[in-house]
Amino acid sequence: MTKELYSIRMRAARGGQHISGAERLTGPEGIEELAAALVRRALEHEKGRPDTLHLAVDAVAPEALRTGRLPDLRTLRVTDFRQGRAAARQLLIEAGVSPEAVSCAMGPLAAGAATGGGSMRGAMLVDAASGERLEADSDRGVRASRMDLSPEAEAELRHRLARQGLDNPHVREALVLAGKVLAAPGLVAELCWSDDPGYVAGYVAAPQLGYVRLTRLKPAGEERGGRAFFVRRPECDLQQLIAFLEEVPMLFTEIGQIGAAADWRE
Ligand code: WAQ
Ligand code: MG
Repeated sequence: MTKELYSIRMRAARGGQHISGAERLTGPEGIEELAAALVRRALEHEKGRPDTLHLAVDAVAPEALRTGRLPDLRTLRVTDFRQGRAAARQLLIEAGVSPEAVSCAMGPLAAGAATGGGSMRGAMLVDAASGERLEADSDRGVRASRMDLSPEAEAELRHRLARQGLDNPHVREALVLAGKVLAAPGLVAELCWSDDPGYVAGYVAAPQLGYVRLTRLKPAGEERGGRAFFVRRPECDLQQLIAFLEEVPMLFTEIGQIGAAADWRE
């Protein structure tokens, strides 16, 4: 699969509101099946049927391909989303994000970070010290793209996640996305919870922490979700960072540890 590689990206919207998106890498033999699976996913999404569906297939330059290892994963059980957000705050501060910057990200994520109060298509970029929002377009945000697992790593990951009852597409895709985000230059941490109303878990990821799942980061039924990428300025060149996240193809050939769940303690 590493010889000739294609990036497949999907995004679906209705009435200008983001419904779903996905980004994968595959060999030429896998394009048709993967494209069909992503179209099906867009059409069957719990947020409803889209009126616009974009599918992009692009050849990836083999010399640009990077390989990497996924972050370690662990789960912290929290009793409700308030405790989950308090835990996320503490983890982000541990990772080097200022308390102000945590608030500057969590407030908009909870209220709907896009201009109309809906979910963004991509992530907010947030200055880890000042909390300033740095993305050029607050509806689109920054999308991490062109990343996936090698077939061998995917099989091993699914096997290990299954032992913890976690082998679902949300976890797999978020772990791969966080893996690429953590490999980006100048990236301090990521905060995420889903915009799918039925999926209440979320995570904080950082180089020193790995991928830390929190079982509840929002109330059930809530459609507002999103991501914030916290960056260290002024060392970090924003253009370089965004180019890495959006353009550089990255294949995870090694997986990290998959830890057992534990209760959150302050
Ligand atoms: N790049 C940047 N931001 C993105 C991307 C991307 N490729 N894809 C989605 N987002 C943003 C966007 O604002 C979405 O509204 C938001 O994230 C949520 O996306 O361990 O399912 O695909 O149990 O709904 C996390 C917990 C699941 C997984 C996250 O996100 C676990 C999830 P969703
Ligand atoms: Mg979603």
